Amino acid sequence: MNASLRPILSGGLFLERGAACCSCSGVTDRESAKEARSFSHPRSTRSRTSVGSLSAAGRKFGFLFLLLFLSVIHVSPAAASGKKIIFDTDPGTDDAMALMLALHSPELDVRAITVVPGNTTAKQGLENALRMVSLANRCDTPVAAGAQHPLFQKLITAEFWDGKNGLANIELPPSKCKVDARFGPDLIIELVRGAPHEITLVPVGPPTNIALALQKDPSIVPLVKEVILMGGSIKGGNVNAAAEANIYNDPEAAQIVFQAGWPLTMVGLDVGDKTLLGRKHLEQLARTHGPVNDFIYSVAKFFVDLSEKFGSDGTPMYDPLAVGVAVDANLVTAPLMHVDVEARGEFTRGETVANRRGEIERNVLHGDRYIIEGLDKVQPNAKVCIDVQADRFLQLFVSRIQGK
Ligand SMILES: [Ca+2]
Repeated sequence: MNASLRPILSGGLFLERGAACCSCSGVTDRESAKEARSFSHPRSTRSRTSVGSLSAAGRKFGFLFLLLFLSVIHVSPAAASGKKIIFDTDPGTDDAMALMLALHSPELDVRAITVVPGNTTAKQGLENALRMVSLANRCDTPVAAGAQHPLFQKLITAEFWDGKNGLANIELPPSKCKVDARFGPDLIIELVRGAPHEITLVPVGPPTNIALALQKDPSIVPLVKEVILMGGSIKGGNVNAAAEANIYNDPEAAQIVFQAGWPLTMVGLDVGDKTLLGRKHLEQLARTHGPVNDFIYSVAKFFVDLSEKFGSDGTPMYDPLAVGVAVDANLVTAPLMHVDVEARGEFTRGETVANRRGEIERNVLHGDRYIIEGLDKVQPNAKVCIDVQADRFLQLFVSRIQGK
């Protein structure tokens, strides 16, 4: 074992906490409106029952009706709020598109956004996340800083692809939302423990924060509903021949996350490459307007222009597809496989190595050689996306950004 793994495996957190400052502003327009809706009905119901001379039976019926009504509105926010997700992100242009898809999908309830360095520094990523949440008028969503760098290596940022600020050089207005003071991995633990079996983790950056949460509290594993991770590839990389960027940025964290023993879906580079957002989608987005619509149009145009310079018909929707899978798992074909993350290879560090056969040869040493004596099963640890209904996903994305 690599000696440098010791601080992590012994539970020691050697990453710095993000610069915590103000507390979350807490109440949002949406929450306020929800509360207002919830409380206005009982009051009006009560006033209706108090006016007029109801018989005893009528009052009893009214009281039972009120109890029933209160019980319905008590459960309705959770029932109506959709699948609870924690969006772990390194924003990031395709992170921006993924976040806005998540915030505009009624199937999802974004319980928190935790920021990790990757496409940008941790500081820039946090600022970007806050500005985007503010643009979407969703200050009710906690935004927390997390790790400041990968577990064991220097950070690699992607201004070359994402622009100087990570958001295609688009300057969003200053955020009116405040950062949540909690450390991202701690917030993940807190929310998972507070809603056992209900939280889906959607990491779309290097999975450093998820690994830190796991190391600090391994007991969250059976409490997490599932993990839908953007990262990896079983058909070559984009950083180099072998590795995809999120995993390449923190292979040790990725190996911890893949081996945790929870339901995990890998939305990799190779399947993301099949979801190209192109000119026709830009034209659709140009027909509607609004702060989020126009921002995403500009981000997408930046990327479509860039893709065309590299000879592609569109930009791959890597991070948004992970959110798409959270919305509708039927968008992808994802057979079970066992996936390991290569952390030591000279040419393959950061590669996700997937066993498609579900077995390995059992080689036994006899004297000066090994003899194959049979096959041993390997347990799958991930659903690996290998195909996607790309047109259906892209239309879902465009329509949700348009507010449809
Ligand atoms: Ca990302």
